[in-house]
Amino acid sequence: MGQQTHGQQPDADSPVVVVANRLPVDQVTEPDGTVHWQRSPGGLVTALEPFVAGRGGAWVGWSGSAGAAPEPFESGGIQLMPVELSEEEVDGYYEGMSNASLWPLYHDVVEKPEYHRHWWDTYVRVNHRFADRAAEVAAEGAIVWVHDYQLQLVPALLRQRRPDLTIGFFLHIPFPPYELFTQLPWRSAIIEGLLGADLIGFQQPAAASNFVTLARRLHDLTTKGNTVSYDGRTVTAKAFPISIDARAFDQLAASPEVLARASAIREELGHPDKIVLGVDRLDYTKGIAVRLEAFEELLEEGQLESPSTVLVQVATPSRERVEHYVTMRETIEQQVGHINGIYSTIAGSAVRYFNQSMPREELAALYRVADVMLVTPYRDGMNLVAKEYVAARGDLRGALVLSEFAGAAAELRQAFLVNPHDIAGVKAQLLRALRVEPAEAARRMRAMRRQVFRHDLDFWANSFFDSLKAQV
Ligand code: GDG
Repeated sequence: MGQQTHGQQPDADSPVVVVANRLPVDQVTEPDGTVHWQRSPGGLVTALEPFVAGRGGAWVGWSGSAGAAPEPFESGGIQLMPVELSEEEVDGYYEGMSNASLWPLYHDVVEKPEYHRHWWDTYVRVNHRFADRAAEVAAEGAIVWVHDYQLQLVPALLRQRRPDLTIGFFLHIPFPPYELFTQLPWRSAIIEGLLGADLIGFQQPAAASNFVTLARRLHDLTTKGNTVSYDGRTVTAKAFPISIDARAFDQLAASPEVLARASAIREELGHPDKIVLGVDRLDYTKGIAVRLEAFEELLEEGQLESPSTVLVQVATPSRERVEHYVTMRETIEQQVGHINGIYSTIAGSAVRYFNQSMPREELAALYRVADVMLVTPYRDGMNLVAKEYVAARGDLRGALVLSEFAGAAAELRQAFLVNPHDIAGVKAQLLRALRVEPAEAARRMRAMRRQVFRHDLDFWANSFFDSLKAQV
């Protein structure tokens, strides 16, 4: 790992097992048909690797393909334990219960969650399987770190099998208040599942306190501050806001190749005065329609002009078999088509829309060339795109428009904050961001960069491990 910014090096004598929906590798098929595994892109794997690699560490997860799982294998000093999922389990556990029930419920029901008993049954079965694999692979007294909403039953199932383990859990998405959470027909099972952990990490303090309230009101448990007494143990619920490898992103965005690509992008877009950028997984929580609407109204009112101002929207394909995602994609594509039909010129379109995944270098170049970054989720656990934009702007230029409902807003206070439900407010803040004086832009960016560099991904991983070790 890069520099340790907090705490100590991982404890040499406690092996670590990570349990996550996905393994940290992707299967790659070469043109000649040979198949091999490649480490997944993304900071989380890099941040956790030093805690797991060597020392008998392991990672339990799904390979991403339905059907028989590959045999356990080693990659980068980590023992990988693939968990098998059948087609029917991918439908019920992953696309159903995880992404069509829990995901919308935990994001303030921005879409209506669907609850089906057969999805739940599959979720339970698959959580048992993950717990079995983790119990098999974890050494005596190991630390196990379970991740995210797909695996909320694993902490308790694992504790039943292996009371010797220290168990941590981290939820990457928001955790809803009592009034929403209690919709869930299986609410008690989820709370009991999580209570199997010694430490439950959330993105925000409010999410941690939602959990403690639920444990008290729903289960009549004794709570004190951010702790719950349960089964003779003390379970702590606490916020650990996730971050990015800021130094690596800064270096990438300042590399000669990326800077050259950033200039080329401006040229290829026809040298617009202003480039506005959105980068999101194509997900209904991300508020992509809001920014299109704000942009369209500003064009209509003549407050912005096309093609001198252009909106580039990268909407990476995601969960394409879940119904809400199919309809949302159609809506957004209609909206883009409508705006472009009216405001594009022969020289270029008003909105450049990409429903494709871009290489990291291309994203870095886009961040570097964007005058305004628009991040407008209705609800988001953190939102790493906002932090990546800040890390990419070592030139202290550019302005960030950020939703108050993204976890990142608690840290990036110098962004142009918006309520994504208030279109007039989004329009006003977008105009302010487009017109900000360079000195003010630099002042805001400098403050946000300080925050992101001091609280980077290493800081996050170290804080969590330090708290987990202090717990036992
Ligand atoms: C969940 C929570 C929380 C996007 N398009 C491309 C691409 N990306 C990368 C971004 C960023 C990541 O994907 C997206 O992270 P976010 O945090 O914005 O959002 P979620 O995927 O919803 O993540 C979220 C996060 O977990 C971590 O805890 O922050 O709140 O919802 O890194 O750069 N990367 C590449 N090509 C793309 O086209 N290479």
